[in-house]
Amino acid sequence: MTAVDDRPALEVGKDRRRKEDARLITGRTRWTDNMVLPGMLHLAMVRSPFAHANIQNVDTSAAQGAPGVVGVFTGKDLADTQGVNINAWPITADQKTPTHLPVCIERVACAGEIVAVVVARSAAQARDAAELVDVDYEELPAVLDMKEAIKDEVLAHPDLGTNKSAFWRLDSAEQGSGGDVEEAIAKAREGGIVIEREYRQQRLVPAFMEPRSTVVDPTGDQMVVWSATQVPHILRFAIAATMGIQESKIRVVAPDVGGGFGGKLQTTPEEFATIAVARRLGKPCKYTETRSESMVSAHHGRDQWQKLTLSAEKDGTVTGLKVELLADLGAYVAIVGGGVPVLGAWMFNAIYKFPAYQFNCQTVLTNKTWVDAYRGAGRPEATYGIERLMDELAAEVGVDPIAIREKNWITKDEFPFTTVAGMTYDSGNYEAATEKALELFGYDELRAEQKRRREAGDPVQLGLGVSTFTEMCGLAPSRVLGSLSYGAGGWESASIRMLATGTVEVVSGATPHGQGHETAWSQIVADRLGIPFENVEVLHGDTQTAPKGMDTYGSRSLVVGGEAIVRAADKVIEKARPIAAHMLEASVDDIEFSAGQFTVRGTDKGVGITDIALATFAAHDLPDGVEPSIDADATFDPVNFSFPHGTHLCAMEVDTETGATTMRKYVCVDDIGTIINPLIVEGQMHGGLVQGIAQALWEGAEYDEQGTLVSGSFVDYTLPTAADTISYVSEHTTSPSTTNTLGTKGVGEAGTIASTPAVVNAIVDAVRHLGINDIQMPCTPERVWKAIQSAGGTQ
Ligand code: MCN
Repeated sequence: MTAVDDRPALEVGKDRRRKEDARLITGRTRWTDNMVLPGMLHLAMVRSPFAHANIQNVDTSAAQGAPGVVGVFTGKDLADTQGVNINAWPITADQKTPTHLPVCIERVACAGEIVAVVVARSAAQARDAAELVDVDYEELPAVLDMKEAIKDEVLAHPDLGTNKSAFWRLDSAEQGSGGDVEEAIAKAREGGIVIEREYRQQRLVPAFMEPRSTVVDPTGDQMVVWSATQVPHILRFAIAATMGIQESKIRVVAPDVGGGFGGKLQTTPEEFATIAVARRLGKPCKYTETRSESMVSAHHGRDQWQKLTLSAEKDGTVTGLKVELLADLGAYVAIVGGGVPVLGAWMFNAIYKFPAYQFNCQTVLTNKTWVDAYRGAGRPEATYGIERLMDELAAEVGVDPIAIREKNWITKDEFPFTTVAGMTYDSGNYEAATEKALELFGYDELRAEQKRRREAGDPVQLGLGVSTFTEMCGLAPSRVLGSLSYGAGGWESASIRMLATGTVEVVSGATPHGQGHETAWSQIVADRLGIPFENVEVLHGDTQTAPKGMDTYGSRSLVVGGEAIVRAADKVIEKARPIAAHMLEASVDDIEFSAGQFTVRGTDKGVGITDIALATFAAHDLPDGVEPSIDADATFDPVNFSFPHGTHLCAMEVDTETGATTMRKYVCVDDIGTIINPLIVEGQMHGGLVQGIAQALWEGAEYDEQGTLVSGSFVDYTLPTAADTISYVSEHTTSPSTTNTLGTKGVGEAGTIASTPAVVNAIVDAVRHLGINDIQMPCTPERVWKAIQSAGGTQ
């Protein structure tokens, strides 16, 4: 028996290096594209160059005869077996959802859609032969601009009769959570302040590092699908639901996945097409996209117009907010689809006490790549809108942007606080985060420098940007999801198995693709069960070993999946307790558990949980009626979201003669509750910040008038590298969440959600004295320069 005092130090809060990194960065892992199976065939996709066209004929004869080709399949060939893409979150009962076939049969609705699949002995042969497929297209008028789409003059899907997919509204007066927004605005027009702005959230490409890849082996009793996906469990469900394959006959594996950022939260045409072809041929098949294919055919993010009206009293106290969104879904309603912009309904009001609020969202279909989640999904868009507006209000009132926020935010004594949108924020302390951020940033000194430069007429002006954001993550309470639509649930599952020799297997339904779960989950379990970190093995991403799960997105894995692990660990302890009592010859009521030891209250008698695992394995002397196992499963469905918040401050230098912008300083203080692994959190923050900053400064998916994605490679789509970024200062304050026992809040999207408005606010702040109050993102030097010129230049 282990000595009672031989206890490990606490793991939670330690800067543990990621367990998984050794295999990831030394090439000792197996990415989907590295899979080689006996007799495996390779697929290449023939994709439409047109945004909208009827498919009149597909001549595959030349491709059929090409070297190495085993078969060429059109949509017609696969009609009965290819399934159909799913939309998991229809936002209204009458939402218009076009049928999304993996391989098109009659018509393509955006460039990049698959028209035929070529199968050959090598990937190169398949690609060469794909060039020989001759498709006869009849080009149709395409609608590419969402403001045109809303007019219904040109239809993205003529059979639907309209481009309008769904309209969704939340009104505080109607739902009883606040006053009438129209009244608030009318009153402010008489004697207060009304700020009206229109902001554009440009389209972005998720740009994960590993392109999407799928390998299907149909030869066994159970079909195995390996895919570079964020959602193996949802994929298995979708295959079963739409392809007529029994769910128990499908095993989906997400091996190590090289990033997703929401872009792999999708069941894709490529996955369905590969399955359909592999089953038809009875042979293992692989499809890996090229980067160019990925840019045009993996879903895009953002893409909305925001018409915002904020009303306030003359002193800057907010009285109302009306949001009118127009969101481009692209050619199809994706898996979360229209639900992404709708998440903004609970986020536009942010940390502020608006007495009246209304959110309206119209989603439209166009002939462009479909749109879905991209890091933050719905929340960066909303945060951008409200944080830009608060700066405009500050300018109108003539006070510092920090002061206008202080005047209107929920104070630390008001938690839990139910917002005008009807969401209850459990905890937070905006004062503490802001105070710390201002100090780290040197706010007052930088404001003084700004003043000096302005007075001196310096061509390089300094601007300071602030973003005091919150977000809702930890998707999501199933009941809340259910009350919004008929979509999926939001629970997560975990199992813990104590092995005989003292090590532990943890099975998680969450599916990491870069977030370091194996390390963080090991830290949680090590503390809970009082065993060494190194003795915990985390299994995930395979429906055979981890049969139940809702996967990873929406910064949910820790607050939902981590809590499921805690609950499973607690069950393990409870299962072990009577065995401990039996071994220690004491009553169960007298047994206490701490740091891996069961002890008899008031004595120094104890037994370690690992000794109990061995005794249970042997099962020679267990109490009557106790099963020989201390394994446990738990499924956790959260009662609320988690609400990380923080204050981000950015200093930008703007050369008013050239429009060039340079980031001088970036400080963020985030409150994500209890931190499991500070090193992982730092990485998540930095990665997230770069993505949010990139939206403000560089990235944008642009189409030409024919509907061709002109920013279809990294030559034209400016993805930043480390050389383009500065060193960020990232610190924390802590107000533990009350919705999970660890007190944690998610971090995976915080940096992205918060940073975009901080950067644009800083740029606008640098040139506001020239009469500029907005610059459309990305704020490239050309756009900044043009804004300065249209405002009359620097003189
Ligand atoms: N963590 C922690 N303490 C906290 C909060 C989180 O130690 N208080 C740790 C967690 O244990 C976990 C990591 O931080 O190891 C992220 O946790 P969480 O916030 O729960 O987010 P998820 O694991 O659910 O990851 C999803 C999130 C999203 S939505 C996107 S998009 C995103 C992101 O994670 N995509 C990523 N981070 C990414 N990181 C990488 N490398 N690649 C992606 O594609």
